[in-house]
Amino acid sequence: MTQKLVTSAPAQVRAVSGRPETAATLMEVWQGLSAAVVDTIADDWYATEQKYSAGRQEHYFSAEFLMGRALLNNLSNLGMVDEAREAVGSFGVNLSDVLEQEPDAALGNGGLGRLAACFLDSCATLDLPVNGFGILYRYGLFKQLFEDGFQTEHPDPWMEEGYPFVIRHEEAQRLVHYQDMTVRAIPYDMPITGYGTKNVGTLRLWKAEPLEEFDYDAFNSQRFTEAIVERERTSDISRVLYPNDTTYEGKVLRVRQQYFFCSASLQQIVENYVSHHGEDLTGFADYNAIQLNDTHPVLAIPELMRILLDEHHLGWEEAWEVVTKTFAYTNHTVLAEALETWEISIFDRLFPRITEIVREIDRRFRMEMAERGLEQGIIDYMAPISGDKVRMAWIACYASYSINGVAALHTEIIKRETLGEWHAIWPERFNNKTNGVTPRRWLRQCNPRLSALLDEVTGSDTWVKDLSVLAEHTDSVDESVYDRLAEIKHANKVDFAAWIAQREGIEIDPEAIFDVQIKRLHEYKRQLLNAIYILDLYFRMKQDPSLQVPKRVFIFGAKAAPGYIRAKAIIKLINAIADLVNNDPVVSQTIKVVFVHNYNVSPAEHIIPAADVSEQISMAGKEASGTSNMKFMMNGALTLGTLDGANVEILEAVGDDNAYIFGATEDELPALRESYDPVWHYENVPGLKRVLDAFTDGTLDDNGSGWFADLRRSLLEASYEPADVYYVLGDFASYRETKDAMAADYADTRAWQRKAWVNITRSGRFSSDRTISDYAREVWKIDPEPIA
Ligand code: GPU
Repeated sequence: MTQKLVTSAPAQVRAVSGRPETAATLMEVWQGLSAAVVDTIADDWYATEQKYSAGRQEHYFSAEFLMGRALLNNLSNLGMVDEAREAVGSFGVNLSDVLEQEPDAALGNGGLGRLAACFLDSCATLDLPVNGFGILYRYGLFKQLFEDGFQTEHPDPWMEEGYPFVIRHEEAQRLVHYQDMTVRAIPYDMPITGYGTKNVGTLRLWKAEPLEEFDYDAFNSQRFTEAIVERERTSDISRVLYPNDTTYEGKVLRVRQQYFFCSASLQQIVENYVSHHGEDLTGFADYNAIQLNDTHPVLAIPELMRILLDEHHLGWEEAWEVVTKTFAYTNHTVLAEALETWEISIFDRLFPRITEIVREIDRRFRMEMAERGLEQGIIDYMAPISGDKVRMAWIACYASYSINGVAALHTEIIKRETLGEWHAIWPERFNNKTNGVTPRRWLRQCNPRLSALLDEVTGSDTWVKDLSVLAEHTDSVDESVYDRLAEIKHANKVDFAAWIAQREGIEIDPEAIFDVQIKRLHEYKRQLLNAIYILDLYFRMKQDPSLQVPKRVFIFGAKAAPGYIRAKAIIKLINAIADLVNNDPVVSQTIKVVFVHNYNVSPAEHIIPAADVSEQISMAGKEASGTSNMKFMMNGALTLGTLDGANVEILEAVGDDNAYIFGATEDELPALRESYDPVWHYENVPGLKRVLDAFTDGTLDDNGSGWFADLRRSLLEASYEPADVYYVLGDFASYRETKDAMAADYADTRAWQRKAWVNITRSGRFSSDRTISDYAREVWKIDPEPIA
């Protein structure tokens, strides 16, 4: 084994801290060790870039990459964990304390951004010529605190103290032009190591800087503030991540951000093409594919047209031919509020040439569809421009050679509904790519105890690169494995309880069932259904103190978009229920509620290995895929869920006996909704009235905000908007019955662990390696290119 870190880390720590390594702070040790790790991969990283840039490449364009922490991920991929432990141990510190210093790179909101991060990990591990392109946000997703149970948002200046995992490349800067300003785009590259390979991929994140650091004329002529203001206007572009998940805001700055990283990335990709393959751009798509992660990077379509037309002088047809062979589009939601539309006046103001190109795309689209004989009404609906709006999803569908959904059910729904008109014309463009998660971060690193067991049972660590091998061991194991599993889960729960006590100041009992719902707060995800269950259980226990209730801890983690009041009300409600339950001297002996504040990637790494129950309870048809469902499964938690998103495929993989499914299905819902009367459920489903009345009768305190009354009305009053849009009350009885039964089943430890083992060993198809191999083969047409 090489001992590179043992030799280089102390010097790096001294360089960072300016003191002997033994006197450095933990943060400085993190800095120094991280810099030492980047050093060890420098040559391989360069070699990988050189190799990839000469051949066919895939470029993953995404406004979000929710990377989380990098140090342990890299150490683990490179097989350097023990060495790092030794290196820092020699100057008296614990590796785990050092790792806890690292801020999360939270350059994403939720599932979509984390998916992009898992994909990069898989691409590197599979030696695939793929690089990511995005934005170096100075402020990642806001930090969440609770004040009186209300969410408050605070800035997340994640790289202010220095961040060794990005390398600034001044020499590779590009200019991005807007009508009212020109800015410099400076690339910062993050190395993406793979597991057990020398290849190192790249995530290129662009930072916006002013053309001139300072307007000296303005400065010298005493117009100091003017000089500053101009400078700030430029830096605004990459200042902050928009905190909306599955919704969009038609803000000028957001559209600037989108164009900014698309333009800079395309300039680089086109220049690279020219330098390797010459000036004839008609062959561009032979060497380049670009995956659009939702519609956020769709401006890349008209921007590539612009570059081909104006800078390389292709004719329109030639350029369009190139563009339509280059782009592939992934849709991540059926929610109407997420489909981006921009006022065309914004485009006019920011980049008139792009508007011209979009108008020409629109004109040709209308002609082409008229020739196909489509009705005018359908043409108007599908056209890139309708009225004063530009429809980004329609541009994506028109220009992309591949359109995919992210789980089987989701793909069927977009084919039938969301993108139905497009599917009718171009069915061959549509395909499904069920999401996956990386087993490196989400099993190997976050759950070392279970990893060791898997090494032992399978006889090696090949499962880390090929998770499907676990399936060979579903049935063929010694019964003692179930006892081992139970011990491992228990040990993880003990660790987690200590983490929670320290972080949230709440004592929880590792003997209890840990029932977890962690995801962005959204009405369709139905955290409210979970909250109603808990409040109902509380009342059931109060009413009948002799009721036998399995010991449980209900754990939540969720951020609400700052402008999404209803979601913030649900957070406040859960915190109010937690107060009620946790402060009841009797009830709190049996159940507790914990809301983990500031949920993020690294808290997830603590929570998931300790979970028994995975709550995946969205209204059927609304969750495109879900990805935490896969992480839980891999770590031996059982799914309590609706037939939605990838839950459907999880059920298929584990079988009916090994998951708990409830609620209305997507195909039942339309008929159910027709005659749906939530008030009937309120009056007739035992317990519901008591719970909903508690929202407003003084049992729970919303500090005079009126938010709980609004929540209650949203479920019951049709005049308000369609009452209970997400069928919370309709599914409640079925949810309660299934959840009660599931909790009762937990008592049979052996049977429970058998189910957990089936879940773990059948999780192979939910590895992002499987997803990425499918993209590589069917969409990107790329092959592995190992550098050694
Ligand atoms: N998703 Br659109 C996001 O996290 N953010 C978004 O803006 C949009 C979708 C999620 C889906 O809600 C989730 O079901 C899916 O698993 C994930 O994208 C990755 O595809």
